[in-house]
Amino acid sequence: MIGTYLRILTLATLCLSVAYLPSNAGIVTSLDDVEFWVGSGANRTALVLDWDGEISTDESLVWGYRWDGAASGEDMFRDILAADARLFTKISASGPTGIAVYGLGYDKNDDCEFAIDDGTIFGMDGIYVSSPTDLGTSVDPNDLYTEGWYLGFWHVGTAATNPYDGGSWVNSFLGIGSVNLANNAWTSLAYTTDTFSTTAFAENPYSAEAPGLAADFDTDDDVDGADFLAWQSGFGILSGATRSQGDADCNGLIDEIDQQIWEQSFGLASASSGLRSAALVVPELSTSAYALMAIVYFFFTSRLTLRRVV
Ligand SMILES: [Ca+2]
Ligand SMILES: [Ca+2]
Ligand SMILES: [Ca+2]
Ligand SMILES: [Ca+2]
Repeated sequence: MIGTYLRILTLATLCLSVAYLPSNAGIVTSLDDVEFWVGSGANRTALVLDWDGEISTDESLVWGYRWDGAASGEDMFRDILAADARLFTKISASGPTGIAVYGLGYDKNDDCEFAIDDGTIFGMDGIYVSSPTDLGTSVDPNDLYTEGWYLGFWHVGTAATNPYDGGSWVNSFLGIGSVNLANNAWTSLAYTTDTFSTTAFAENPYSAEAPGLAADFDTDDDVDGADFLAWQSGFGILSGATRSQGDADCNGLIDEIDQQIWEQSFGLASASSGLRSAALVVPELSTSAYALMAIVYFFFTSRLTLRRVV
């Protein structure tokens, strides 16, 4: 039982140390507004994706990227793809100037369900290497997907300083692989059906939502014992699992990895839930509730151990 008590202590520590999460990704007016950061290092830059570069009223999405030394736009692009399970792309194989981006998709409703109508099977990093392609669409109408090469394209732009506060976008002329990242610079990918456009740039930027509530299986804007029970019910599903069944990492199966994500985010709450902070909310659970959760957890992790052995 010592292990169980250590687990309780770990959970209690998590309750007291977790960060307060915003409910919705907010408007971006500077790098300081970006909520989803990838990489580490002294330099900062941003990638902005705009699924309709011909209108300014739709929202574009922003990811931040940190690095040291030299890095290309393609380095940033691939690292962000790998870090955000909601993001998908069709790209060319690498050429002399790096990759061409043919298609970009985003699981906008964050239900772990993303597909396009040509049956493309994306890799675990969200990438599919393709020949030039046009007209693919998202199967889920609530997600984002646009692709093109002959009938439209993802135009690459760069800005040396914040384009939403005095800086200016300029045409990159080449693909994202040719972009050399610079501290405080920005990179835009904006889809346009004007295949000769050099002026389509990302507008109306909002931050991509940072991961954190991936284990909120019952979608009530927190990660708590109810979410654990949802995972427990779904445990063992080997394919086609949904987030509501306990698939935190959106890989279609429900296993210990999803439980670990739940554990790491236990106690998180979003502002929209009406909970002021995880540190205030979770300790309000009674001692008996903690004990019950710990008992359930102990027996179930024991069961997991047995499954591994046999
Ligand atoms: Ca737009
Ligand atoms: Ca979806
Ligand atoms: Ca929840
Ligand atoms: Ca999973």
